Amino acid sequence: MTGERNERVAAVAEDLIESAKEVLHRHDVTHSEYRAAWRWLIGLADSGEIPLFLDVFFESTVERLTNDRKPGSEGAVQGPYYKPGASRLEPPYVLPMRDDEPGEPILFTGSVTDLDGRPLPGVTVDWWQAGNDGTYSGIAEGVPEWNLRGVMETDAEGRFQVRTIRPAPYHIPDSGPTGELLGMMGRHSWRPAHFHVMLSKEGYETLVTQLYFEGDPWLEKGDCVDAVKPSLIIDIGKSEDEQLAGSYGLRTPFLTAGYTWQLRGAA
Ligand code: MBD
Ligand code: FE
Repeated sequence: MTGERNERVAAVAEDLIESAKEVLHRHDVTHSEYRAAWRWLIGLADSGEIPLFLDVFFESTVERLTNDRKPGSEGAVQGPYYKPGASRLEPPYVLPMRDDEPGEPILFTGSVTDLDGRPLPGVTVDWWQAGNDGTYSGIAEGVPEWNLRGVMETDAEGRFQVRTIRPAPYHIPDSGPTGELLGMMGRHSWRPAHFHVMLSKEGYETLVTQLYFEGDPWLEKGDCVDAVKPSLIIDIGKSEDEQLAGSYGLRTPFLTAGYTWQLRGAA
């Protein structure tokens, strides 16, 4: 006997292996093709892209299975680039960024409520995003370690406001095994521009989700991760509010966006 039998693992692993064997039969896969795939997989492991590969191809399916048809705001894939431990910011919130951070500044206003629409104060808002140059800190070379990552909290009205920059459409690394596979499949490696957020509060289910922007061409042409849901697409507006601009160090007019999330109670 090796390990202890786990019924769930046995059921899923057996089916997964059977499905793979069916595919080998269906396509008459040769031994040299098998070795080429074998080398590709080893290259995938060596490149450190296993998290990227798994999240690109499989996370959206699992996320939908977990969250669909449940009340409250919709979730979205976490993706491979979340890093726990970002700094807690102090209001007025400004995400950590470089002095010459590329991209247009945007003031985002978030609200969090329960399923009855009652405001939820004290919700932890963990926010991460790529820059306007399509890079994530901690992943891309040459970006300050916690750039565009921060932890905030909703106020007594269940609100928070943060100054950040509008991200650009993003493509996953093209030069590694994941991009190589997408290329060989004739698929592109683009995602629409997005914010990532994780909302958590004691007594409520943690919500991991994303927001996308109306008018982004990749919403039409397709997300390589297939994670977009219509309820997560927001409009970008403009504000002339001098007072608000002043408190966030912005010049008018500035871009605005917002969203209200509804959290469901913990099971
Ligand atoms: C990303 O930025 C991302 O959000 C996901 C889900 C997968 C790859 C890169
Ligand atoms: Fe992302």
